[in-house]
Amino acid sequence: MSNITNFIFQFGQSLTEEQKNIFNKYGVIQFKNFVDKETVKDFITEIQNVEEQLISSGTQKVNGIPLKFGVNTDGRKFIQRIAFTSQYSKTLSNFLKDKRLAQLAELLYPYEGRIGENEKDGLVLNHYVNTPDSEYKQLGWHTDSPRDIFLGSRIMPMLNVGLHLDDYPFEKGGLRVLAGTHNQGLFKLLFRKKYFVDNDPDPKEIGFDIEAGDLTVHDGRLWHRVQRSSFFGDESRRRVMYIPIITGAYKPRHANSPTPFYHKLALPKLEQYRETFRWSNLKKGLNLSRIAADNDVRNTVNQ
Ligand SMILES: O=C(O)CCC(=O)C(=O)O
Ligand SMILES: [Fe+2]
Repeated sequence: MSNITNFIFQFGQSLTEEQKNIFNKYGVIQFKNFVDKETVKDFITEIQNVEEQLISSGTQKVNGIPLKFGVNTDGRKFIQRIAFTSQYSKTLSNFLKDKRLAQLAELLYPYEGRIGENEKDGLVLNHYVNTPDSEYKQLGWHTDSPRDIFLGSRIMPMLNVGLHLDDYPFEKGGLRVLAGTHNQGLFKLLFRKKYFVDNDPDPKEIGFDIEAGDLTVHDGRLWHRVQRSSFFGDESRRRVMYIPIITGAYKPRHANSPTPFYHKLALPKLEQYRETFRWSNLKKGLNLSRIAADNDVRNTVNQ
């Protein structure tokens, strides 16, 4: 276990060759103070407004993506995962138009990437607290790619760009990654670890010393997890917004979009199919609807 201090940069006018090389090799990179502390405060206020609006209107899903509710440290209901957050906030929507974010798409070269404001899950807010009633204290090992397979597409390169809104030094918990695993074959991508059920630290994992305002970028094929905080209650609070930078055909979601399988299906059930998956199927793209039909429909990413 170690932290990633060797790969921390400031974002200048544009990406440097060194930054691109580091990202290509490790599949992850960190930029310090991508936004200043005032902006972090503004974003937190915006998120609180969005959350109030969604709770008071009784919203359960945004564009077919379920909100994830929990009980906050003050005993009140709150939302621990919001999809398409920018749809409810001009400030956040404007942030997605920041030219520096668009430049990060160069990390996908030779593919052409775009900010997925209205695609996949859009701008996602993750809000973790370590309390008995929290639905979201940690997140088991996974890559972000099988979602493509569940949607019936081939895995396309993508970036997940995290804007961190709370200080999270390495010792406290937070994001852990297996650097370099974005270049693995498809078999390892699916089966290196048990999706979402495996929370065990890996001897080769690396973590981050995060300050509010820092940005991390990871390749969607990289194995990663979120380590539960070593603190409890308010001290454990971790808010991070994820921006997808994606490639491939434009597939916007809208109010009537259906809920995708990966939000319903017990992903750990992938394990049962470990032996039966065949390379020929994997290459064509899997039809997992049969598996979904076989299983209880429940939300899987709760840990
Ligand atoms: O909270 C994080 O930093 C990671 C979240 C994540 O990996 C996910 O939502 O897919
Ligand atoms: Fe992820």
